Amino acid sequence: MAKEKKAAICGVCPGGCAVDVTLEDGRLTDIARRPDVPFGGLCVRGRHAAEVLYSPDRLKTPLIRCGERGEGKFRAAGWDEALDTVVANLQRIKGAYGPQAVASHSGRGAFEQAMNDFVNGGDGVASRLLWPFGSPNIGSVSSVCFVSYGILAPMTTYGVYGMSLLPDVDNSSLLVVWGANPATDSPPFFHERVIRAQQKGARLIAIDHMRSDIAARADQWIAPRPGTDGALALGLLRVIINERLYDREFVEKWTAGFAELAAYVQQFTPARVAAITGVEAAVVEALARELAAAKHATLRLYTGLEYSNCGVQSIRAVYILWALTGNLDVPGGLLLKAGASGFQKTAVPRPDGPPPIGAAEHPVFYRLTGCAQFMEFPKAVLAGKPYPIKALLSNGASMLTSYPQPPLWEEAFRRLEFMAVIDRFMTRDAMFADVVLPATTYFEIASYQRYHGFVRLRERVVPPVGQARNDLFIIAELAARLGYGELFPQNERELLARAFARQPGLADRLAASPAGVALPSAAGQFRKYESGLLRRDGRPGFNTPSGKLEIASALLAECGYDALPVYAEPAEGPLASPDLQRRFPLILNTGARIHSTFRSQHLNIPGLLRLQPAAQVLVHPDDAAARVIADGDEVTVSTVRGRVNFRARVTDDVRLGVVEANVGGGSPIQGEGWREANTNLLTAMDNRDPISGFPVLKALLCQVEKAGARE
Ligand SMILES: Nc1nc2c(c(=O)[nH]1)N[C@H]1C(S)=C(S)[C@@H](COP(=O)(O)OP(=O)(O)OC[C@H]3O[C@@H](n4cnc5c(=O)[nH]c(N)nc54)[C@H](O)[C@@H]3O)O[C@H]1N2
Ligand SMILES: Nc1nc2c(c(=O)[nH]1)N[C@H]1C(S)=C(S)[C@@H](COP(=O)(O)OP(=O)(O)OC[C@H]3O[C@@H](n4cnc5c(=O)[nH]c(N)nc54)[C@H](O)[C@@H]3O)O[C@H]1N2
Ligand code: SF4
Ligand SMILES: [Mo]
Repeated sequence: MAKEKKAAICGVCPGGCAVDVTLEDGRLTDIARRPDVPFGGLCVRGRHAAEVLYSPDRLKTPLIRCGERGEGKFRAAGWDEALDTVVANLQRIKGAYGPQAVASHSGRGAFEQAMNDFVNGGDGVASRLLWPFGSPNIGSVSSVCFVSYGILAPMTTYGVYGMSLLPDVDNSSLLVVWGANPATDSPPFFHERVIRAQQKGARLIAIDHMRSDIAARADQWIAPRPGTDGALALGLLRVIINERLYDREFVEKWTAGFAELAAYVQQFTPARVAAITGVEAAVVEALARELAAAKHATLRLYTGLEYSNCGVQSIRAVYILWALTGNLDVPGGLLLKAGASGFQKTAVPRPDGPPPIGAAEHPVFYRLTGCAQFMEFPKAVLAGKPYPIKALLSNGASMLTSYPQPPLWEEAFRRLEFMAVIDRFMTRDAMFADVVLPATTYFEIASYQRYHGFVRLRERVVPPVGQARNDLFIIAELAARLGYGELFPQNERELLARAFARQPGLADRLAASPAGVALPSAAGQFRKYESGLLRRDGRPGFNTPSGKLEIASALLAECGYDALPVYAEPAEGPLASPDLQRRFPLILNTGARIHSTFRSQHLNIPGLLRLQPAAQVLVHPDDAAARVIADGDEVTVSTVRGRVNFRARVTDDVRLGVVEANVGGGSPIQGEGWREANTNLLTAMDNRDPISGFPVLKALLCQVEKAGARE
């Protein structure tokens, strides 16, 4: 048997961890971490790469539906027939209803590096394939992920994208991880930096209602009630402002809206913040003083703050806190990267005509992303509002497990005139499609991978499984058949030539150094608002409408929202809806990441499924005892909208009164313990953060009882 070990990049997810792979007779049989190279890593899921790659469930040929929608009856087809069918239907629907009736949606499976750079417009928000076709309705899972924290909050405050916010962990003395658990990051590089910083003596604070991996290793764990972080941040600001602990020179010179904020925060006294958040007043005061005194405090936020009724404003409040305490763009603080991202590799023309769905409901989302807010998709299909959508091209998404109220989405899928799905596996979504196209893993493609300040080529490790194709070339081929193929690279040679065309010599250097190449960095530049490095016109200040750091956001005000980072109570919660709380007394949080799954993915991979065979709900021992629930019991979680069964995990890792339900279940190929456990049967489409349009997924009300014990 020919056995070979070689350096590669893991191909399970877009994380891009450098690994060693073992090949036997051309098949991947083993994978190991490479300790000796930059950005080496291997997570639990990567360790099971061979099982993912060679899963018997992998889609191997294009499929064309021959049964009812959702029934799962398909016949194998060739690529030509399948692609022709897609194109003919898109053209037909465009002819009958106009191009806006055709929509596309990209999920987390459509974010490989070159896909991002060439197809998703450089910022990774959504595939641009349908713009030249004439449709504004390009959307993605960014309708429920990342955009609040990564675009809306930082752009309306600092005038930069979240990708340009770099926690200077290595030089920091105080790390605050707020609503994020870097241990589950894919790739896991940030978590490793945190560990190194701790070893060098940095203090770590985790703000999370759950004792997550990061909270478990933190020096201090602060556990607010879910969805109340905005009140906590405003309370911290009040202490800092009233005790005059803020950076006065910075405030005077570089901010807009400070006086209004100073007046607004007065209501967030430590006692009131304690009543709202459950965090003791003394802890609030001490944290505020510590942040102001630190000067080398850095911050890592993520999804924990995105899914409340004031997600964007809460994240803004935290960003403002970092600036006022003098921790913005200083060594050891939260750094701002200068300039545009510069990764967009192709300019795809944006169509004239009506704006996309969601533009009217969530104008800031539209203004800052240019894309459809897909939370409006069911309404467009089912009610024709603001106009009918008749066709959907879905790439790398599991919408029926990701969005609230899956029955509504199923109904929308049934009502479409045409639906195509590109995926590695037969998901529940794919069962509703007319055409299903098989995608490769990244072990089967040649591409490249960027990291912070570093890039390396991705070599193909194994040949494609069956007839699976690289997503990028599926998109490029569709573009070619629609008449604008030149906008996208049509093969690997063109892909690599175009990827580095603007960096002379880089392609050759990459070819000569398989370990990768460091990119020029702007390390050592701080307080870039002083030197004009943040603005395109080169003038000092921030890249916002006022040129200042906008405590009061001009764009938010223009679009009819509060300009200040105001707090809103969770609409479903003990303070805002006490009547509902009497029936549903526990706070429901969903979707904290676990290591063995990737949202709805890997729940059909035996080795990973074994690590957690069933969807769990985490319940505090006192809440469990009050309901006579024991660890491992099958329980029903109910909200006003639905009931879902989970395995109870009784643990004081969750705050008393709060439960945490796993996300991802609800697709037919998954293991038995997950397949029916679709957490989003419990969440709601109309309970949203009004700015982002994100559903409130992490601050709801529920009851938990032993399964079978119906009220
Ligand atoms: N209640 C609740 N709901 C949530 C969340 C929560 O925390 N709680 N989290 C939200 C968040 S943050 C997100 S990102 C969404 C998840 O949003 P989704 O994007 O729907 O995530 P996945 O479930 O990972 O689905 C990705 C799909 O892509 C496929 N895939 C994987 N790799 C590839 C590839 O290379 N090519 C192609 N074509 N397909 C591929 C997978 O098989 C899978 O079917 O869910 C959101 N929904
Ligand atoms: N293994 C694995 N890795 C993943 C994913 C996966 O499914 N599996 N998903 C990927 C995706 S799509 C994303 S978006 C990222 C998400 O990355 P993270 O945001 O780091 O996701 P989590 O690990 O869920 O960490 C969020 C933390 O916020 C806490 N939290 C929830 N609500 C609140 C709140 O109201 N306030 C506060 N303060 N904390 C709160 C949760 O308890 C949890 O510990 O992870 C990515 N990485
Ligand atoms: S994070 Fe993604 S790329 Fe890295 S080892 Fe895990 S699965 Fe592979
Ligand atoms: Mo996400």
